[in-house]
Amino acid sequence: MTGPAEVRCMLMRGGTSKGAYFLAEDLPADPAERDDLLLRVMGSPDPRQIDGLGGAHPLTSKVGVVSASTDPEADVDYLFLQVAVDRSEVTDRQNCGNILAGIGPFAVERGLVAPVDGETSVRIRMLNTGELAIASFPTPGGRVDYSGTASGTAEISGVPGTAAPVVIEFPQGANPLLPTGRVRDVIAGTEVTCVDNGMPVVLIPAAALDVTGYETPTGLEENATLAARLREIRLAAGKLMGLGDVEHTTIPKLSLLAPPTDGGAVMTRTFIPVRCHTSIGVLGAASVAAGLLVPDGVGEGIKEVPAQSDRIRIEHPSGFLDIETSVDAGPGGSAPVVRRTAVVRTARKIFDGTVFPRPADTAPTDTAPTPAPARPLGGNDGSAAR
Ligand code: NQM
Repeated sequence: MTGPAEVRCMLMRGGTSKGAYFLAEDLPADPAERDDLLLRVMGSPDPRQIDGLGGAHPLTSKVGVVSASTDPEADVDYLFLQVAVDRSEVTDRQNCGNILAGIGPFAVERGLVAPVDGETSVRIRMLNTGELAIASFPTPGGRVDYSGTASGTAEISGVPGTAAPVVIEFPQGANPLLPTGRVRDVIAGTEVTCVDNGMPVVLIPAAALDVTGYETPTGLEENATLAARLREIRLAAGKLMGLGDVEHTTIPKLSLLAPPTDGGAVMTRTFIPVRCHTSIGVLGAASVAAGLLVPDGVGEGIKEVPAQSDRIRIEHPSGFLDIETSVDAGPGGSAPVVRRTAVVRTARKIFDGTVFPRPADTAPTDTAPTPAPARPLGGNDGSAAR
């Protein structure tokens, strides 16, 4: 596979992630060719991604692909692709609510959506899940105001300083909130709640895994006993949640729960699924928040959720993430339903230009310590980004 020698690309921070944003028309239409190109753009496989744009962590090895939508309910389509760091793998099995924060501004920058003087709202069809999001952000004078100096600023944990808010609304989700049909399951001897409010997540009391839930992400990543238990739970949970064999996928995520320490609803440590997140994903947090609102979940006895409030503060290793969501008891005792979810993020254009991918005939071999079984590039069968 050769592919183009240069590609138009915008590097953006979306929330607490960083990624390369492309118009679909600037990438090869064939998924295998596209994925091969993206590995060479990001510098994978290589633990340092030294020869590409990737930042040597799953949170900085991400891609957003955007096109005008043919869906009358949406302005643009957004496909999220996770590019593995140390493997030749690209997967569309998971969505990303952080990269999502940059999609509206990118769509305006590339002329897919006409900005309004003041604030622009972009309706985004998220192709990974088929769900809709509406992102609103300041566009004074018809230009994206990333800094917020002209229109007001927001601060999000995990990002230094302030920037203009990107408010993202998620109308009612398409997937069942409780994918196993139960509020609690016992998996590998551990009581968990499996939940999906935009991201499949397994909620686990940290104490059940003999950790406090207040450790540093690196401290938890070094705990081999914990890693083995999480792996066992994740593989079994994937089957119960209808995700099939998740050995080589990045979902479900696993969130360890502990009592809050700073006025929030709960403290979390989230595995995505092997590395421990330095904060928490947007949709991951939306799922944790909704999971806390379901009566009798494993958050009982851990959470401190304010009565009559639909703002749930999820604490994480670098601060907190506020999620607005409400869960209605299903009619006549049927499954609970999420009514709406909203979140504030920020985004920033870092550069716009041309990326020169590593030439195709110089591809390194995979460098991961435990290589995944071989699979053709571009199959997007959900390979794990570690
Ligand atoms: O949950 C990391 C992130 C994410 C995903 C991950 C995300 C989300 O923080 O919406 O944004 O869970 O792999 O970018």
